[in-house]
Amino acid sequence: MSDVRDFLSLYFVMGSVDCKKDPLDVLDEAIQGGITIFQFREKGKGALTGLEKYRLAEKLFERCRLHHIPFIVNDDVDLALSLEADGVHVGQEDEAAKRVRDKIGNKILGVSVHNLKEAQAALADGADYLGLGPIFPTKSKEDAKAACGIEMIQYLRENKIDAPLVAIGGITEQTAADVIRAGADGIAVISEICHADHITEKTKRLYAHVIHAKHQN
Ligand code: TZP
Ligand code: MG
Repeated sequence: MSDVRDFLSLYFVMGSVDCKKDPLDVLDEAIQGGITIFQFREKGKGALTGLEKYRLAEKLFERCRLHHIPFIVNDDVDLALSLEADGVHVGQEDEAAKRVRDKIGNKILGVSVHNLKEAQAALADGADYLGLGPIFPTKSKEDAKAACGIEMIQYLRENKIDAPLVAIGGITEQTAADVIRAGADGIAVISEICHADHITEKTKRLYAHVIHAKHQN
């Protein structure tokens, strides 16, 4: 597989709880708009579990595979392994990154971090990319920490964190370019895409902002 960094430009994160309509339609429209990687994050109140979760993941994965979009599973190594997904993403409170790395071999491993210390530890544990956030306040994560601002992206870059890094949390069309200019390789979004009236058009605009800002870097 090519460098993970190449896939991070527009990282769409979603689970059934985030969707106002069929998650398959949401994903299809986002794919048409140009997302570059997808994370299945089935979390929060009303989230599917067990076989229902598996069945949804299977369908979403199939869509991604058809369009060559890497499919990452949030915090569920067993699900990722049984689907033969492309990777796993874990947070600080989830299964330890080092253990996940041992279990998934050379699949993609993403780790959520909030500061320099966590970023250094995640990379030492074998993370392929970092998810930094929340950058701005978010309504999509119940236990979200305080927003760190785009300054934290710059701070990590100034402190030798050169690894692939995607920023997450409250990122919108209006702020996407600022996040990239601060040093992120991409933006990860839930609500900006899931709650858009016209998902494909919204996704296209987000992608354009990211690519334009990258060319300025
Ligand atoms: N991790 C940090 S913020 C966040 C996650 C999963 C939620 C991002 O959702 P939104 O709607 O793009 O703010
Ligand atoms: Mg978590």
